[in-house]
Amino acid sequence: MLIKSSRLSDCHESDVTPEAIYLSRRRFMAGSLAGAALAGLPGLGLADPARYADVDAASAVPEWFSDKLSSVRWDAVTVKGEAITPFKDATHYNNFYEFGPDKGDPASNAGALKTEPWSVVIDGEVGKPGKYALEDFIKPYQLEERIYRLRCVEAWSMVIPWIGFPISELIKRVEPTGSAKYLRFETLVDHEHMPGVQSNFALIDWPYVEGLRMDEAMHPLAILVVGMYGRILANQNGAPLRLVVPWKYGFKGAKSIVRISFVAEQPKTTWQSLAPDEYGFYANVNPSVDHPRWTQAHERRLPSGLFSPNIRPTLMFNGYAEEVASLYAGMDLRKNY
Ligand SMILES: Nc1nc2c(c(=O)[nH]1)N[C@H]1C(S)=C(S)[C@@H](COP(=O)(O)O)O[C@H]1N2
Ligand SMILES: [Mo]
Repeated sequence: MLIKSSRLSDCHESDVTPEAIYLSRRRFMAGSLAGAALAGLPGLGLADPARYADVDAASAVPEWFSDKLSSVRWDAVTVKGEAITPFKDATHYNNFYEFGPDKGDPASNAGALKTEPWSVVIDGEVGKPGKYALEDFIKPYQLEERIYRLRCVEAWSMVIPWIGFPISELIKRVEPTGSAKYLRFETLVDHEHMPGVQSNFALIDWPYVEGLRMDEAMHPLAILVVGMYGRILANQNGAPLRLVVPWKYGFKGAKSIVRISFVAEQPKTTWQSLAPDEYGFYANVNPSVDHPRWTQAHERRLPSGLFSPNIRPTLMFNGYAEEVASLYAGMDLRKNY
């Protein structure tokens, strides 16, 4: 089944979601997040209640997050006709090399990461640089649920309901100068709690660094994320703050962000530095530009198994072409991979 992407303006799913699904979501919200969340539910449903059935409640929810939950705009952007990936898969099949190179390592090891207190540095070419406590950093923003496809460069994919806000909102607030041409994102380095950073897996020059061109970061689909599946972000998915850029390969989405720098030059990013022939700065999902070692024409939608491999064609810009193609008008996407 090939699903056309929905436009930003055309992506509310409430009109096609049976009430039972909405009610079941309500039960989940009531059960795991307490009454506060119910107040904010505008009656929009979710794609598949079964996808929320296996969500583990977070063991500790900081006040800044529970305060925000009551005003989340649910289902602000969604993916029509594609099932949401089970929570278990989204939280047990991860890439987060700081916690080890295997898909199960982040789930096993990231629990030890201390996400509170947390602060984020904003620096570089901005009028309002600063170091913010996370709760102050988040305070100004209206949180939204964004259900996005996530396409890893390794050719597997998921559909994940994130909770976050457009990074454009932050950019406007900190007043970039005329020389700010790119954003550079940096992940925490914690030698004590990140086995992948201490170990001999020294291929990567920590911290993990990612970047976006200013106009890409200003695009309304690019978000900073603090939650998933109606709850706070799991550590293995990049708590307490990560980037999600749905039209790009997953590696652009830096996790556990501690610094966002506004810079004049294109930042040297982690995977690009490691293997420049295989991973570029742009990393736009593109079925017609193969990775040197495998095709990108298809992907494995998780969960996938031997008897139901769940292979589907990869969509240009991961299905978001209508929204983002104009950012790359006139660019050779084969050269700028
Ligand atoms: N700091 C950091 N961020 C990271 C990674 C990483 O190893 N370290 N892996 C990236 C890759 S390759 C992918 S596909 C996504 C996976 O996000 P998920 O585990 O939440 O699905 O995170 C990205 N962000
Ligand atoms: Mo990835």
